[in-house]
Amino acid sequence: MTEERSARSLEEKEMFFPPKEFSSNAVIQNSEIHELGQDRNEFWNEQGKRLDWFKSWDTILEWNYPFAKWYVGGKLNAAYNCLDRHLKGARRNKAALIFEGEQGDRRVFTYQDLLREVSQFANVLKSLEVEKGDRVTIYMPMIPETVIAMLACARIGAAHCVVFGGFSAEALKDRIQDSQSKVVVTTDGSYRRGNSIPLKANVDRALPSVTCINNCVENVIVVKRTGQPVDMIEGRDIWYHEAVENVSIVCPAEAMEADDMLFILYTSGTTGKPKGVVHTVGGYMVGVSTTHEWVFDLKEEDVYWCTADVGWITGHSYLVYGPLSNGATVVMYEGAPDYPEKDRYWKIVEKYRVTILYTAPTAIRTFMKWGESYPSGRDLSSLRLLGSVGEPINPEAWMWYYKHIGREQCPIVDTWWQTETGMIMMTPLPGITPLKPGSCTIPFPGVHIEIVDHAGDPVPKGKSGYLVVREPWPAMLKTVYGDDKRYEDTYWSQFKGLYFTGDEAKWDEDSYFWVTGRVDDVINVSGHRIGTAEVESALADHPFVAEAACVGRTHEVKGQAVFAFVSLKEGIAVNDELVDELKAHVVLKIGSLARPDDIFLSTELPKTRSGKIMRRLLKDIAEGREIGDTSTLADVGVINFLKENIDARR
Ligand code: 6R9
Repeated sequence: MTEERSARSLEEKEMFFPPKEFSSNAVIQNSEIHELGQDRNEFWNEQGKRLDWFKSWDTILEWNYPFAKWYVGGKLNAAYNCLDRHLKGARRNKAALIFEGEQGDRRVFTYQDLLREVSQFANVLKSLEVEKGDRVTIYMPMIPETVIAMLACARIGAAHCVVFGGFSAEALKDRIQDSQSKVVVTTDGSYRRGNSIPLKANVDRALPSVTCINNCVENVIVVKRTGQPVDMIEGRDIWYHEAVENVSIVCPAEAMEADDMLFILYTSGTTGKPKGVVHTVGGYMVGVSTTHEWVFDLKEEDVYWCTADVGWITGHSYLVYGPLSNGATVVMYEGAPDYPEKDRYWKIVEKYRVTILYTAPTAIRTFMKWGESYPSGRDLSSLRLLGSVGEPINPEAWMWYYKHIGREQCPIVDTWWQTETGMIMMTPLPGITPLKPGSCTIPFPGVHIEIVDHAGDPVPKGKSGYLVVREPWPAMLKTVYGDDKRYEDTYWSQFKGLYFTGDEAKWDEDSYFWVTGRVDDVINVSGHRIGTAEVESALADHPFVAEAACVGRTHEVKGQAVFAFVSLKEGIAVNDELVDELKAHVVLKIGSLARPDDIFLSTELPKTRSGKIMRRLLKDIAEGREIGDTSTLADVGVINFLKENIDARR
């Protein structure tokens, strides 16, 4: 690579090959592996054997469109596969989890340690009468107890519903309500850039408004993390450290049907409230275990660090279930990348000799902005593979990552997947797939992805269209919690017989995929999915707001940012304080991740004659580009007014 080769000049044809040494030692060296995956059932049947089953499956797949059952008749336990089976061999005393706290504290758990802690906490849950099939909400920061609580649920067959610690009390309430969780596990607070954020107080605020249908939230278990004062409600709230004291360290793992629920994870979609995406034990575990080993080229001695929060699917699949089922050593970091200094990540890589790093484009763009002096001041020579996930990675960021973090020695795996897919679906296999910056390359073996037009017909190479999955895959969601119809309508109704991802993508001459982004009403802010409908309803909840419409606009670091157009009720004057108040209102209703970067207040929003808000035109305005076709508008004056005023502010 020469200095002058600017990232912008990269063309689709330009390929990057792994160093020879990398490919000749890679886990996957057989370039025919993708062909082997063509026989989907045979392929996944073979991969199923990588797990320990209490009872083997009878049928690999029952496909009752659009409901799939994988590994039918098989029985297993996810926590057993992540812990117990490693104790039989040399991994017994291997580090499973290396935890680094934001304040610099460190805790290391061997596989044996982790099994002990998980079994103990599983017994605590049992003593609170949490049973197989019950739900447990986990509202926690990035600390070991979060992983322990997840695996403890898995061990006894309860489904965990992890709610990202950045969500507000109100968002938490919705999720507890929908899942009807029996227990909530939380902490007193969480550290962020040296401050502490009150999580328990949010739980206290959320719970009184939860409507229980039956036995919901009987107990709240509180981990002491920051030591900040909390109110403990007698008979309901229990300290974690007191609860585990003197509890047996033996707890048998429940034999689960392959199709039993492992967890629910809420995610944003086009309409209404977030959906509870349901994942099952068997297919999910086979999917994440296989992809984790092959995509990250996992070797016994690797030190693997995934920076995603456990509150998102990446944390579930590639911080917990994938790596632990493979017996990996996982680094978990609690805090912010710039605390106390902007080189914290690189210090962690140096300190633990991290070999595999999996992070997000938004983080990479932030590091780019901070400048290369931060990574160059640290020894990153242990790194041998880099990963990216969450949103399209622009070639500039790819090149920077490749050069300044990977020293031009590390392949980058750009992995495309979703909460719903459970596992990585498109990715390079680093030993065999030549890379193109900005492309997630090709589907994983045994996964059948296509790009189709409006009619659902495949588009030719060189063209863009809708990204769909043609055939079921093992880690696919089972349903939307409690709402099979919504599952069907959301994912299977646009194109007959195909799963619709909500993404748009292009296919190039080499059959490489280039995902460009969402085509539905989901905004991807820093790799987090935010539904425009959710932000709109948060805004409309404010007493001064008549109507709100949100769109995503391009943002150089976050990828996209929320731009909200708000019309006020009669008699309410437009003023700057109100803009701040509305932003704060969104934070209160959803959490700071959904805070709009821009809010424009006006008396009216552009509508069609039939009264529909024309978001397409609002998007043009937010992006600062020419306005598209306005012929169906009821009043062109409104859009012209918005454009003039917003352009004048730039
Ligand atoms: C894993 C995760 C899913 C959406 C997805 C797409 C975007 C994720 C991507 C990517 C381009 C990649 N996305 N990875 N776009 N290239 N490598 O992020 O799940 O939070 O459900 O988001 O993220 O738009 O549809 P989730």
